[in-house]
Amino acid sequence: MFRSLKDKCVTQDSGEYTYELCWMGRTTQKPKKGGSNTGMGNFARFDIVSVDEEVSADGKGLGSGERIAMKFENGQHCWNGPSRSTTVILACAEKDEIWKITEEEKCVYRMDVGTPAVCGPEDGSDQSQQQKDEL
Ligand code: MAN
Repeated sequence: MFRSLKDKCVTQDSGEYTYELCWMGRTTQKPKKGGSNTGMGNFARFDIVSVDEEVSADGKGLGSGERIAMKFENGQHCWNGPSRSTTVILACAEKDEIWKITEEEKCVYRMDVGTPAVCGPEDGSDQSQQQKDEL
């Protein structure tokens, strides 16, 4: 599943920046008004995180429970802070899309991302559709 994502990137505008996620590669913050890009971390490992979030009517959102996450570490050093890092939390969706980007602490970023790569393989069911059906 993740093999198919290798070398692909997905971007999303948020605030003053365009954010880019290159699967198995790196996360990057690109200022819309110009200036140099900032590395937000290089892919380090997978992780499991517990989330409790909304799922909107169009199926976008992490929902509740355990989700696969990707940790990106050792990004550009943050002045008076750590090296930048990003936790990318995944949920099933029809296409690759960054739903939300937050800076949870200074230079510690989180991206909520939809991708078919984490949709249930057994029955081909769409996790977010199931969550909507339960409402
Ligand atoms: C830049 C961005 C911000 C970050 C600050 C830290 O402005 O990378 O996200 O908080 O640097 O100085």
